[in-house]
Amino acid sequence: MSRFFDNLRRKVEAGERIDDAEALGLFESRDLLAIGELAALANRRVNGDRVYFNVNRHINYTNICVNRCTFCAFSKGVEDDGCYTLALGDILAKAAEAAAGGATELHMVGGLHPELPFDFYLEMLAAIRADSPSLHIKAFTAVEIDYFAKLTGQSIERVLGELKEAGLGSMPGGGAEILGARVREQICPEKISGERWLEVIACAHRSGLRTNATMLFGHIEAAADRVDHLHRLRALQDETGGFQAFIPLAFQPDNTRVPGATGVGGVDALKTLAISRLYLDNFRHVKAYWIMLGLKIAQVSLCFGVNDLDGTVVEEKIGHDAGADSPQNLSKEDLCELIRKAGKVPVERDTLYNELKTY
Ligand code: V47
Ligand code: SF4
Repeated sequence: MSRFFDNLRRKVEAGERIDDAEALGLFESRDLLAIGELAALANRRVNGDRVYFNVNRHINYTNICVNRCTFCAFSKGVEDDGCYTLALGDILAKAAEAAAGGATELHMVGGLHPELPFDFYLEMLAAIRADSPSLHIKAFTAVEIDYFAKLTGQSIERVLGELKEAGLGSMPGGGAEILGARVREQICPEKISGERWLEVIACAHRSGLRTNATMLFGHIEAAADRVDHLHRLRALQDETGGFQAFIPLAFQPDNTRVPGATGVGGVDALKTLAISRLYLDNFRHVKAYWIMLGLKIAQVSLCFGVNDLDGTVVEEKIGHDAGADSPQNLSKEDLCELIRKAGKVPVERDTLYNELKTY
């Protein structure tokens, strides 16, 4: 093996950090198996053969959004065909159905609606908590939290405080896209800046909320933009320790307005997941979101440093509106089978990674 990989192996074995130039070198390398082997080693050191999944349900309460990110096929304007906002009764019915089916988590995000008041979200949380108290509510991206702060004229701290009080348990990692300004200006010019995303997340961590982090990859970004994104996340995690999982989201190009984008190939997906594992030494969990990756790549990624397969999901709009060809729904048995057939041990977790059952 080359000196480059020998040196990286020595670092992984010694628990030393890889630097930005090395991460870039990995993105430029064609040796997918060498990268995967190192990432598998790094993962095995912290997670052994155990692979997590959870039983969850996604609810997207509205697709109406004042931002029109070019990569998003989900969002609509208030006048557009196909726009919707779920009534509270429908949301509660979906939540109750999830709880009855053994779900432990609701994952709830939506567009930035121009008319819904902040109270809508507070009432939604409180009503779910009253109706289905067994569900952990993981909801709202940092982008939505910033929007609520602008809507109400309140600080981020205050908005988070009120949401927590109403029943918010943790936050997902969406809205990060690529944090660097050059890419953001092209694919989501109206969205909050990368710096603001990090500020809101830091505030959530300080207020005791755990969050995830994502990276949308495979559109117009260069490898250096990915490394810069990972760099900023690792630095914030050093400060707060509040991130649970990192989730690289493979871009789905259908019905979007990203010129020339063709979607993410299997090699790039596996490489990106593996490099994330190697670079983000302070993130315990790297999640393969099978909705965007497809089941086969998500399964193979378990041998490339990934230790989490997300959940049962049930109903998914963001990836499927953009052409994702995965199913929308997996059973617990499907997830266990995928994990077992990769030679790993399936472990059902709750949102905060407490282990519920080993299969
Ligand atoms: O923020 C939008 C992305 C995100 C597309 O934290 C797209 O556990 C691919 O964040 N192709 C929402 N991706 C999804 C998300 C998520 C999913 C699963 C688990 C967790 C978690 C978080 O989806 C958005 C955006 O980055 N997205 N359009 C698209 N065409
Ligand atoms: Fe709106 Fe989020 Fe879609 Fe951007 S990614 S248009 S903020 S729903």
